[in-house]
Amino acid sequence: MDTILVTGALGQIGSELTPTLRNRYDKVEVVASDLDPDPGVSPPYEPVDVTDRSQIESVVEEYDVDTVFHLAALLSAAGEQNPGRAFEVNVEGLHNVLEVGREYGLNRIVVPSSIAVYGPATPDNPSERTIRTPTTMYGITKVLAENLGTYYHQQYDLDVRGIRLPGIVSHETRPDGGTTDYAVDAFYEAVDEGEYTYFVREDTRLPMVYMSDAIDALIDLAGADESDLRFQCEYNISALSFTASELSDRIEERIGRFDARYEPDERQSIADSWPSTLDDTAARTDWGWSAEYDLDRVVDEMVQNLQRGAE
Ligand code: NAD
Ligand code: AKB
Repeated sequence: MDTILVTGALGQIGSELTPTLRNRYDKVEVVASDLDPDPGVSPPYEPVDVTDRSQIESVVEEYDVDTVFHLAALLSAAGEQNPGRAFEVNVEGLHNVLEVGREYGLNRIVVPSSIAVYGPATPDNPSERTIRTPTTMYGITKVLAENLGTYYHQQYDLDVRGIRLPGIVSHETRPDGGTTDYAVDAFYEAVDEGEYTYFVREDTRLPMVYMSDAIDALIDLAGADESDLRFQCEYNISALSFTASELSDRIEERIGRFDARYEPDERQSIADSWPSTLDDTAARTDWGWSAEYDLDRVVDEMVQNLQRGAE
């Protein structure tokens, strides 16, 4: 890797992945990109709308990019509000990146997938090839994205890789537009206000992962030996699985008083359509995945960092 392009770099993952890549690989140039023409972040930064192929091409050409971490997307709740735009960004945007990858002979494209590829017909603790019949536009775009990545690998020998991420818990950039956002919002509101109204029921259990584990997973998969990989874009990773009320109890134990209420909205049906745990045997076997953070450690770090930020 000499030059990495990160698309969607201003989002929840990109805002932490970009500096991590820059710190870990000091000889590699990491170009951040997103829609905002002038976000005031550390350079190099270029505005790139992934639905416009020519914008991707000009950055790839200008910086001689050889690797892309493609993060630009609309998440599940935002996708239900604007399914057409979700399709354009998540499918056509990826298609543009893959076409540029083919045209310019890029070495590697890393594309996160999601637990959203699964649907109500999926049994709990699914493995990679367990039935994927999602009921959200986001999930449908993610199944297409996985299949597109595999197709470009088979047809054009383009090295496309990806992980099905669970909900990510983090304290740098507050998530927006997702269903698992409640697992982050609860911390922010607990620290700021001592109370939070979840938009899901208290018994809602979903798989989650702490940001630093998710970033390690993306970087480790990107660096794995191709001959060790059984899948291109479909690797499950598993780390945490807790209900909303279990999270509230842990937060309350940590901060003293936390008034949690539960008023499910339309995101409940999205949450109900996803599995609560994933079988990640393949990622463990093929490229050595394992999570460092359990729920106690996550709660400690989240509360500590948010309290420090609030001072
Ligand atoms: P995010 O919504 O926080 O960030 C996405 C970024 O994409 C935003 O900064 C947005 O401005 C940008 N974007 C939107 N449309 C664009 C376009 N047309 N061109 C360029 N940029 C555009 O999302 P995230 O949480 O950082 O997710 C990154 C990737 O990881 C996505 O593929 C997402 O599906 C996947 N993922 C995230 C989670 C999670 O919990 N955060 C879980 C599973 C999978
Ligand atoms: C969402 O809730 O949409 C994302 C995801 C699990 O893909 N966080």
